[in-house]
Amino acid sequence: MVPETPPPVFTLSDISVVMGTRNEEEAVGKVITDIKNATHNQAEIVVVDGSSDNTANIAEQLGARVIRQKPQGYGIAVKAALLASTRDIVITLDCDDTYPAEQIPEFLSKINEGYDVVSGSRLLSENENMTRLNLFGNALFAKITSLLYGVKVTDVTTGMRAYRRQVITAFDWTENVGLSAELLFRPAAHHYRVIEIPILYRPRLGETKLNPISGGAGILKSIIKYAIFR
Ligand SMILES: Nc1nc2c(ncn2[C@@H]2O[C@H](COP(=O)(O)OP(=O)(O)O)[C@@H](O)[C@H]2O)c(=O)[nH]1
Ligand SMILES: [Mg+2]
Repeated sequence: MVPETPPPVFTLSDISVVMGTRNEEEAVGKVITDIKNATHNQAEIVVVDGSSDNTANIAEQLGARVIRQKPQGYGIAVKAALLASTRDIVITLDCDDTYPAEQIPEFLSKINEGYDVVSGSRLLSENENMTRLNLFGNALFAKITSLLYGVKVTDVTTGMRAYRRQVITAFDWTENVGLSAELLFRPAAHHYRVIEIPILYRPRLGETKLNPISGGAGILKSIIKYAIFR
């Protein structure tokens, strides 16, 4: 009998952490330092920057690979960062200190258990740092996604996830404000193994770059579009 090949066990040096950054001068230093600490300085850090402040220079000084482009929205930046990254496991974060870089090893453990997408849910943990509007909207988007795509999820707009590279290269990503949702519902619809884990969500350093109303409408449009045309 041919023995089954064991699945590869990934380590911290197999991780790329990717972020879009727009005027995150206040947060970028702490966020990159937290990533470096959590990954024992082993991860590749890729930043796609559309800032008019000093964010890109700070990121570069701290060892991140920085790609500069004009600001075109969250999804355009994050897609470029995903495609520029080179390691087997890709982790997304916002560069605003809201997401817990210190939980990166937990994401890696779940990948090593065999999951393809590990999604950090802000609604599975005690969460006092989201506005009531965002909490309501996010709970609603998760319900709609669960109904339309036949998956059980609690947070589809989270910015913190880990993906096996095959998931990233399997699709041509199209959404901008809705990219975070698209990165969850398309793999789920194609039966990739998706799991949520609870994450902490801290107050933001600096100002939000997304408008909750127009952003929310864009996310809803993405969720419904792919449910019809997938
Ligand atoms: N490069 C780039 N990054 C962006 C753009 N818009 C938002 N971002 C970044 O995307 C991440 C998410 O945006 P954020 O303001 O935190 O959205 P929120 O979490 O919904 O409040 C942050 O790191 C932003 O700096 C953009 O147009 N270009
Ligand atoms: Mg944010």
